[in-house]
Amino acid sequence: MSLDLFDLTGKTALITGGTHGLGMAMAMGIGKAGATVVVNGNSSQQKIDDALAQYREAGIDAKGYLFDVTNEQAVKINIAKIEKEVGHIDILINNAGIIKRVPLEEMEVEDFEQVIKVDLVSPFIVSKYVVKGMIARKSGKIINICSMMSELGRNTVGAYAAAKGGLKMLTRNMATEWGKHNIQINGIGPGYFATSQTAPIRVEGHPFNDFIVSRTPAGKWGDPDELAGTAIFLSSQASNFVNGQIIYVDGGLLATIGKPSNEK
Ligand code: GCO
Repeated sequence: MSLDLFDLTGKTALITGGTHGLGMAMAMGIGKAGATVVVNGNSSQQKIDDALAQYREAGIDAKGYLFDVTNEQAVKINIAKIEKEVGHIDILINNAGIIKRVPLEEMEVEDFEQVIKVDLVSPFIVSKYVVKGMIARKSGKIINICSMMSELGRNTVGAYAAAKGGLKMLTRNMATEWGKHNIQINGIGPGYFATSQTAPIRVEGHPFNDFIVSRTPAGKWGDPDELAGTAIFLSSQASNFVNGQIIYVDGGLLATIGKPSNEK
């Protein structure tokens, strides 16, 4: 059994929201495994250019495209542009996402809808336009970035949990409908990682920081680089008979009820 199973040379991967955080960490790993990396961002060309400079420093000649993944017309135009300018998309990682931490009873309806739109509807929109080529070629990999909130609720993240729970089931339905075309669609559920998205709740001494460290058997926040291996696996031929699965990379968090504060 050779390690060629994990070689992504000759493949093109699109990572939405790949300009920072977990998306960038996964894209770096996939690039180092040989894939051509294409990242999307929706905030500014400057942010994309800054990210491309970081990829170049890591020896990865990534390409960047600025478009809003919730806008179907923009997705349609830019997927066609990427496939014309870079090549057909073999691997799609639906990573772009937002979170709004507000108690449900205080949350504005439009804020709830915005979280659903970005975290659940946009993976559907982007996949809809990428899968057309994958079906034609009878080959492809789609990875949806789920969450602990695909399985668990938590105070103040109700919209995000609804979206990520839905994304778990959308992943299973994509596998149901597209598996016959030799397309594998799986999810990655990151535990609690040290990123800008978790920075507000990760401050030393913050009750939530201490809670997560004690609640996670590994006893720490994840390092974004610890996510790359699972992304490479699900992007490679090593996972050709894995479909509709969510792989939780969480330091053991979902495996345990936790422990009393007086237990080590
Ligand atoms: C939160 C965190 C989580 C993590 C991640 C866990 O507020 O609870 O931001 O949502 O980001 O999604 O899997």
